[in-house]
Amino acid sequence: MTIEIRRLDTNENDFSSELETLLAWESVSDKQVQTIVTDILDDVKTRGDAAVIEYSNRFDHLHVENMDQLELNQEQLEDALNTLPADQRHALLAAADRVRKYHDKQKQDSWQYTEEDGTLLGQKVTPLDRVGIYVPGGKAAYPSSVLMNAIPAHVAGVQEIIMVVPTPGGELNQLVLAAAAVAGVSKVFTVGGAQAIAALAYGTATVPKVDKIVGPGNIFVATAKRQVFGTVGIDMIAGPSEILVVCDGKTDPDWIAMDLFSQAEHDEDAQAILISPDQNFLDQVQASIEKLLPTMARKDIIRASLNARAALIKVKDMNEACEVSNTIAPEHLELSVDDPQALLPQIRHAGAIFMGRHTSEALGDYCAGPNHVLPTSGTARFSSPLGVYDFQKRSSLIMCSPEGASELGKIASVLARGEQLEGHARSAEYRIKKQ
Ligand code: HSO
Ligand code: ZN
Repeated sequence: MTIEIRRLDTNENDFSSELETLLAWESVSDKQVQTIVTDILDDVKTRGDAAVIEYSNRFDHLHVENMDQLELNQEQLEDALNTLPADQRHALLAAADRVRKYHDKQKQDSWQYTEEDGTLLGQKVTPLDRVGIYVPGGKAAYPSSVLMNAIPAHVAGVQEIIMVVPTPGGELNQLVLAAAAVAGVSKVFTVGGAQAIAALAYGTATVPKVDKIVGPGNIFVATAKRQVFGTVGIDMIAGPSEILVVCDGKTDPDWIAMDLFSQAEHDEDAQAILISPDQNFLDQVQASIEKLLPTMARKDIIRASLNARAALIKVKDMNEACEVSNTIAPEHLELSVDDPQALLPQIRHAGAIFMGRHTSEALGDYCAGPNHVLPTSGTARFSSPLGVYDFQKRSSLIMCSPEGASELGKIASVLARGEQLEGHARSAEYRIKKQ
């Protein structure tokens, strides 16, 4: 079976419209799904644990009677970690250490300064009290994602991290539980879907109500997160994985083909794109793809993803490659060249930038240190990787000296009267010093 990867060329007249078609991605927002989700949310809100138990039994084919059976204790998490094969345990701990070290640098500090008249201004940074982490079951149950979501929360100083993970058929994923132990998760409920989001957002007798919910999930989970936003904070609504490789044509084509596979294998909707000024190289990578694809365990997913959404793009030169990359604003960008620092100033929009021929995106997914929860579908134009700052918030500080209150009072009074808000004006005026 051949693999047909779209070819684009900036030299062609229709390049812009071809690129637009390539990037078009609409997250499905099915009316029917929305209604189902609203009903589940309402039900859990009113009936609490009883509704959570019913939905878990129905959707995950369980036979539980009370919430105890849907909660894991710390001992079970520790056991999962201690009984892992040694290489997996070491890899998990090594990855967690590196992720923690990187995120430590993201901590924001509170600050204050005092003006000449003695008025103090500042910003106080505090962690969220309690957050919920959704971990999908099934094919996208990634222990690495447990680390990437929980560690920044922990570093931020969040006291309680509540994880929810569905266990279809009652099957526990030991690596996911071990990752929860490593990342400092406080409680785990084996609940998934919209019912898990509802339990976290509204709280039940057993599941504590959280302040923010993070983590990826299927269409029901994403829709539920959208609907509870406002009651709680949420992170982003993640689209399919994407990789964009910009290469001068001098990297081993097999390496590039495998880098493209590494994201294409996530799911059929994932997007893998290669940009190069070297036509010959694009042909070589195409040949590598054809040669390597049959050797891949997930060849069907990769083929479907490459056929539907991949592209090999020919550009004039590396400057133009950077321009096209900025238009795409990819989740992951590999700069596969000798001197990536020279290109870096031209790159404005990308979730994570992997610099140099040796930096495969896969290293970032697991253990380099930076977060792998990144803006997708072009949202890198306006948003950033998940980080410690997503689990901290800021309060403004104002402490006026008598002189400061007097001077500010004069300004505030004029503006308040302009807005016809007499209470504001008089409150400020009381504090103006009488001459
Ligand atoms: N590449 C994914 C994260 C991941 N990869 C988890 C492997 N495991 C995020 O875009
Ligand atoms: Zn990945």
